[in-house]
Amino acid sequence: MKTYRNIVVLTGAGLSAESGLATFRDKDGVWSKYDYREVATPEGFARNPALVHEFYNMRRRDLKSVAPNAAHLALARLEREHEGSVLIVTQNVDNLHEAAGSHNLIHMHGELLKVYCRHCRAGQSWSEDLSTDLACPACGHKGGMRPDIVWFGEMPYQMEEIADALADADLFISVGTSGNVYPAAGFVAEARNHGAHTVELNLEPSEGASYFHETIHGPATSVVPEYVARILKR
Ligand code: BV8
Repeated sequence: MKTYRNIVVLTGAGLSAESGLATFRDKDGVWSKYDYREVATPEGFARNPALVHEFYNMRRRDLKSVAPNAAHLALARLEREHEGSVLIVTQNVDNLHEAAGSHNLIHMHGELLKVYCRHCRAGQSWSEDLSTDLACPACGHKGGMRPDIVWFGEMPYQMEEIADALADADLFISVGTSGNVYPAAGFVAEARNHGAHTVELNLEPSEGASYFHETIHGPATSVVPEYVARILKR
């Protein structure tokens, strides 16, 4: 049985769905209620910062009433028990991977519980509401505080570290993502080109399903613990 050394796991909104957080492109998803151009772009924020603050304030408040699910916990177990390296690259901006005990984690699209000042760039952890008239705790400027979220058209975080990890991976697992958003949606091809075995664990085939060597469909809380158990048994 092949054993793997370096595992990279890409996660998306489908991983947190069973914790009660809405996905983006499913029926009744976030983008069926909001126009992403108004709430998840720098232009939208410039046009109507109060609307964008309300959009993220609502999602930040939601974090107070959700918990990690069996899939988050299985990925934390994989990091603890796998002999080689396990890196989670998440598109999610919730804190459920941390709450489940994962440490080796990159939030490529930012985090709901972080904000920064557009004037001095100072970042803060932030769990309450944000508003336009809030003064930056670091520089005192008003009106510059924004969610530390990567909006459309903005550079995702830690792209170099991610590229290095994809080059070294011999197993790439994608969990709960529709494969619509780049550059994340291109990671499976990058990993595959470097010789990794690629696996999709998702409720249904994603846009990129044909790129994967293996696709296992079902809810994350059943397919992820099962797959992790398979890897750890090797
Ligand atoms: C970039 C904010 C350059 C955070 C998000 C024109 C102008 C500028 C850029 C572009 C352009 N045209 C295209 C682009 C690129 C653009 C892009 O990809 N657009 C798409 C829509 C075509 N990308 C960007 O702009 C990115 N930046 O390109 O900068 C660059 C590029 C490379 C290097 C340097 C610079 C920035 C992208 C990040 C944007 N921010 N959101 C927030 O508010 O949350 S994206 C948004 O979609 C979320 O972050 C989310 O993480 C992400 C991906 O969505 P998914 O996680 O996949 O969720 P989705 O609902 O789609 O799917 C859920 C899946 O789960 C489904 O498959 C479902 O079946 C499954 N599921 C459901 N339930 C379960 C389940 N699976 C298992 N179990 C279940 N129970």
